[in-house]
Amino acid sequence: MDTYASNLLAEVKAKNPAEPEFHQAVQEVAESLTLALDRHPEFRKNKILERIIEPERVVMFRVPWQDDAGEIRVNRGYRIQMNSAIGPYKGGLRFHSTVNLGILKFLAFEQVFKNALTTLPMGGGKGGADFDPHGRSDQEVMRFCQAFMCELFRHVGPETDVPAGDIGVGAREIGFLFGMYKKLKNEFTGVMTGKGLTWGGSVIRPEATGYGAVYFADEMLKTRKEGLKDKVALVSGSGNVAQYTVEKLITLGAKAVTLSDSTGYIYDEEGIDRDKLNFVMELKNVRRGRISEYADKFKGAVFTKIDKSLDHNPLWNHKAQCAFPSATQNEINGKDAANLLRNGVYVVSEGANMPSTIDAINQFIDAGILFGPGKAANAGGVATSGLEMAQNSMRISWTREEVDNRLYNIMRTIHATCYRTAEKYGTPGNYVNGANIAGFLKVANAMMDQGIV
Ligand code: NDP
Ligand code: 2IT
Repeated sequence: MDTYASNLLAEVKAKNPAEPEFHQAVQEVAESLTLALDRHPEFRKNKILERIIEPERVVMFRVPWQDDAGEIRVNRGYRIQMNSAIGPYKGGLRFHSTVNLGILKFLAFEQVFKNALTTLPMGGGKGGADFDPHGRSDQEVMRFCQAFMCELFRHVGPETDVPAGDIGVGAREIGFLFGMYKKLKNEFTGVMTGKGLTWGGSVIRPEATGYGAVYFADEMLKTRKEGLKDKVALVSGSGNVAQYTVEKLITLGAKAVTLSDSTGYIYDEEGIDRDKLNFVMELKNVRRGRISEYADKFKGAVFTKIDKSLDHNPLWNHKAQCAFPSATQNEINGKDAANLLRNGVYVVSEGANMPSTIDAINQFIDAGILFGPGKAANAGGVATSGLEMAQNSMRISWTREEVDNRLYNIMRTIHATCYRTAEKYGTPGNYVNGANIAGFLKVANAMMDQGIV
């Protein structure tokens, strides 16, 4: 890291203590930008990066609600409006017990670069609450979502800020949130994406992040004249992103052998086929059960309970060629990266946001493997949200084929942009630099045009 980047990081740490995930995300970008800022001194002079790391606005609010037993609960809600240089704020909402300001700031920061890469006009934002939907009834989730929207509605809108899902926020929650927004505003607008298909949603949005991560892996493999057929893949998570990653892997002839949740992971050497995937979807999306049930149901599959005393995650310690981390941040540490490389993994496509630590990323880059960072590899979700916004504005709906083609072409374009940018800035094959620099340049140029605001 050059002096400029290390001074900047020191300032970020001093000014935003207790936000380690935000520091990590900024460090990764600042390291990549060292290459670009030397060639574009105007961005340094105009303090573009210093402005990007400061959210345009942060809203933090009380979310009081009543559980089924009548007890009053108080959660904390947030919306980080990070950057609107190239379009309205856009990004998901996360409901998880670990949610805090630093985690949402890292997610909003990454979103700015990711959205810039999609080719669509979307700024970056993120929000959520420290609410844990696990074990809550549908009625409780509805009351929580309504209470959350009772404050959020003042700060969002189809031309201002368009939230969507993330961990703990799927079709059910989007429905409850949208319903309350519509009631409060007395307007039917595309204020959220991930909506139901009969009320403004887009086909392929549920599938988009997982499909996109697989398309991105396929594009990376094509640079070596290879494809996904017959490859073995390790997938983590078992939610939205993991499910559709597995589905697209099956379609392309690859074999996914793992899935996980916060209780542990399953390993199925024979591979997760369509029937088994349908079981997972019903288990996770309807019954909201635990992934251990997979091993009860399918002989030959083994469940391993999470062991927090370990310094590594055994999920990443199986023979494979590909890895699709699709659960959460920092789920691949340095030890895990070493295990992956030792087991033959040479394609990592990040479905989750920042699933690899900086140590892990450095090992992947040093080993020269195909490493697709989340900002690029998982951009298919928000890109298809952008397509949902476009359809809402035009008051029409495209077919599955139309949306999937657009998603595929966007992923190919993102790949090509990252590839070419990495080459242009002297680090061929380094998609981390490619994604960070290309995303930054688009936003930075827009900020220069718009003056000091
Ligand atoms: P879901 O809530 O649908 O699924 C999350 C999965 O990850 C669940 O299996 C969950 O387990 C597991 N998980 C979550 N937190 C932890 C944790 N701390 N430790 C272990 N397991 C955990 O979320 P998504 O699939 O939507 O999101 C997964 C990742 O993909 C996130 O990083 C998200 O930011 C990213 N992402 C999502 C996009 C989208 O369109 N949805 C777009 C781009 C990125 P359990 O069931 O036990 O909670
Ligand atoms: O991290 C992400 O890109 C998302 N959770 C999707 C955001 C969106 O607006 O679709």
